[in-house]
Amino acid sequence: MLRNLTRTKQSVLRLSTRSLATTSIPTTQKAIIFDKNNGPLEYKDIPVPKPKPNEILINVKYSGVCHTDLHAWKGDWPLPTKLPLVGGHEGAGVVVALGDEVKNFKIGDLAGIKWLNGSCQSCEYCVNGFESNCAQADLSGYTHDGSFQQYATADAVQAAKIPQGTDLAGVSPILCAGITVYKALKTAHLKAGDIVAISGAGGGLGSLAVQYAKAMGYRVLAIDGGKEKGELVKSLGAEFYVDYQSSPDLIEEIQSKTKGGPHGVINVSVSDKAISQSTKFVRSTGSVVLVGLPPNAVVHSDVFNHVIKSISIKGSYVGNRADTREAIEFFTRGLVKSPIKVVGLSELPGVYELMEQGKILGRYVVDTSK
Ligand code: 8ID
Ligand code: ZN
Repeated sequence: MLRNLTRTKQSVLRLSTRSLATTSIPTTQKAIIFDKNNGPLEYKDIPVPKPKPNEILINVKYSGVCHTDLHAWKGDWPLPTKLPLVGGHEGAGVVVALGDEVKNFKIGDLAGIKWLNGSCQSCEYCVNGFESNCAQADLSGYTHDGSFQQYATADAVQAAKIPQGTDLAGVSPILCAGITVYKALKTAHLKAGDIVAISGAGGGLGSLAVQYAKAMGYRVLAIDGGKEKGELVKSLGAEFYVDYQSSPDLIEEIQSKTKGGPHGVINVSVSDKAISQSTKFVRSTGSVVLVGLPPNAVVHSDVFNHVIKSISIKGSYVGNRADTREAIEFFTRGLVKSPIKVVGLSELPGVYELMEQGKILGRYVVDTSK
């Protein structure tokens, strides 16, 4: 029904940026926007944003739907969102306008909207390549309107460079899920041949984590619930699958399959129970990496176990610009594929429902033209 709504008006806006003499940009566009957390997700016409001098304007073609977008809409994290808000932070599209200060993009380039839309570039964290930890971090689909709209702005320094010819629907989940799991795997400090457990392996982050882990030379034990998720992760290269919904003793099963526990664990589930369990089944001297962000979660690690097994627990938060470039290169080289299902932008509320119920296999991607 919503698909049949009339197309965006093509009235032309002339912005005062140097690039626009050659580009026609509509004044309004379709977006999914909400006024309050948990409030109605409205599919409607809103104005096309104007890029600031440091920004590019991207005509977003596709956007992945991350579980973080659901957290943002619900407002269940201890960090307020801007309101009203256009969510989305896995947007892939074409550069259609450049702010006056932009030097690193040109019209027609392919570019990506990432979670980190912009940062100060001069604090201790930014200069050391930890720009996601910048106190002034501006977040797409959270503090800055994101990619669930046809035109979105991004700081040119942080926007992802996507090579010409790249499949834009397929690359979109790499822009958060891919970068994040690639960085998390680096954070686990594993070596080729080590076993890494991916907890939440059948979801958006997990299905990419399985593939990055394989491409990086690790053996993968995947954990998720149900037969279909088991089939998916095995098709992506997992050597073992443990079903948390039916395993009689998850810790025992993992330790026996891996002969003593995995060397690292990447926690991408949205379950605090699963996170605490991972401190028990990880191998001695192994690393537990925290990525998934269940609301109000606390990780419980038995101190005796923690010390005697000499394990480490580390947080990992998206990735920096180098991680972005590298993660995209794994995709463009064909080493990881995005297990996606494409639906219209107007269908986003239904995607959130499926996600809430844990029924999504891989990633849903929205096509902003529908
Ligand atoms: O930078 C970061 N740290 C970062 C970046 C991006 C996303 C963190 N995240 C966070 C999201 O905000 C979210 O909290 O990572 C989490 C996972 O995001 P996602 O992959 O986009 O979610 P999903 O597609 O819903 O997948 C979650 C999977 O976890 C499984 C589900 O079945 C689903 O496949 N799962 C659950 I829920 N409970 C489980 C359990 N007990 C479980 N798998 C194993 N054991
Ligand atoms: Zn995300």
